[in-house]
Amino acid sequence: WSAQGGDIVLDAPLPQIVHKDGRHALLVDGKPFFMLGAQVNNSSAWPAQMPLVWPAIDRLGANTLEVPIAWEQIETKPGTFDFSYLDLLLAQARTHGVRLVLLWFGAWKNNGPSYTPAWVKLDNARYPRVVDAKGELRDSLSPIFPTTLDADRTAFVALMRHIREKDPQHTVIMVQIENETGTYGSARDHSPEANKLFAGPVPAPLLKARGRTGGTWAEVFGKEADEAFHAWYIARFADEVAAAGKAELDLPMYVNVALRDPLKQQEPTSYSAGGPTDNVIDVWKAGAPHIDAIGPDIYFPETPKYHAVLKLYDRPDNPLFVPETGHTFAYARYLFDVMGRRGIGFSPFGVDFTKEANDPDKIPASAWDMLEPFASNYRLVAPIMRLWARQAFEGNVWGASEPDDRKPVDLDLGNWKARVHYDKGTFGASDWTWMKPRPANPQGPEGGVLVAALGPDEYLVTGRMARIDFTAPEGSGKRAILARVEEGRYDDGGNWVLHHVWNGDQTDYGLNFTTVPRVLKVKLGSYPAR
Ligand code: N0T
Repeated sequence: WSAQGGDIVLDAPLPQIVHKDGRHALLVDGKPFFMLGAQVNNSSAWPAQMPLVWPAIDRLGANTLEVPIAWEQIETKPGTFDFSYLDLLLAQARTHGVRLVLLWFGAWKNNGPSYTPAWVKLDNARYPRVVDAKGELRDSLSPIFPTTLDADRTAFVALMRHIREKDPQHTVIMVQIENETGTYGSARDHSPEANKLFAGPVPAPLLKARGRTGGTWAEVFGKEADEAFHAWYIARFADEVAAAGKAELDLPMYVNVALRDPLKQQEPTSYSAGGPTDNVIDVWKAGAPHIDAIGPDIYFPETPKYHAVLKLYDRPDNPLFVPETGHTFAYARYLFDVMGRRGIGFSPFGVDFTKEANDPDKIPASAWDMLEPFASNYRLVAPIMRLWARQAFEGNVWGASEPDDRKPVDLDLGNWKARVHYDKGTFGASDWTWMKPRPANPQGPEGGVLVAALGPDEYLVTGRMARIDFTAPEGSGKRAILARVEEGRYDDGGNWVLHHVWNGDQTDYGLNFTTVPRVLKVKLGSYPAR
């Protein structure tokens, strides 16, 4: 057995997402798993590109790779399927010891049908596009036509059947349905067929979710009616595709989101309307019960926005999963927040050496350098990933990244409190910097901490460019002390192996983490205040 999935277990248990007290876990090989992910660029899923993909994934130390499976690539002619790329991908993923998340680029890819086969995207009569309020067509398929659903679902079922036949060891752990669904430039389809549905009653499951007994879209949703209507039909479409796929192989399935701004109001015509944006999560939950998670694609580097998005998608009815995030320096530290919120995975987008860049202005000169901030965090977390995922499912974990303003962050650990500083030096660093603020990294904030409770007064603590201090709760009459601090590691059997004990200068000024990966087991104690 290996956390990286390197050893093959035939007839391994199916990956699944389980729930307990409003918390969630992704089980891989029967045990909680955190995806230290990476997603390749959109045009990298071709055999000739793979030599440019694997060195980046190996370098990053990802345990999960997200790769598109394009409808146009597997079904060039209706009913004729070609899975040669997928077969190659499965074999190579096993060799490299990573699990796969496959991305079904079907009827929607960033709102449009670009990844549908030519026989779909060139036949608007049979596979109609959305008509906007002015009567003009948008390059986005309408979700209401059975021809479109049938065609997409048929191809997806063939894909899932192939995975069932060729992947008994479950190298594939999860599948994304479509990609960033919704429509840019129109809140819904205004075709005559859609208008007829729109004038009719809101479907029963959605009424129930809204606590209503009847009504039209306009009556129930007011000025949000167009978007709610579009969201419902796209959710139903995605759900039908997922349900049919699960009948072949019951893998966890999720959808990703082209977000709207989490902190200000936006017109639905200014984002991918009808996709699972924060304002219509409930519509999606009612319409798509076979979708296990709704995962935000986070391309906002600012702390307030990033945190707002995490909060919106971390719900008792939704496992937190960030299937895409930016690959520039600022994003690397948000891994600490996703883990602290007991998320199931995190994945920078555009990880390969194909020299594509989704943020060409900001990509550093060397893609190698680009990976390092993510890679060093993955090196820190990978050895404790299984333990962390298990503790997260029990609810006993905390994590926080360095905010843009570098202000301290307080963690409430129950029995104890912790304060995390991101601007303090370590003892013995040049010029006694533990007394003075540590200058900010010119590349931007990078710090973070992770804390997992192992027992009432015992914690696993790790981090990067951060200082953590523990205190007793106010009014407890106690002063906290570090009873014992051990640096070490867990062996393959999950047993703690002590390397050495921290004391003196290593503990008198808080527990300081640098860029060196260190894992601590901290035992807290106290003495009476008086
Ligand atoms: C993401 C990625 C890829 C006015 C961007 C983000 C990926 C897709 N889309 O590199 O295309 O396949 O899921 C869309 C962000 C739109 C911003 C519009 C700003």
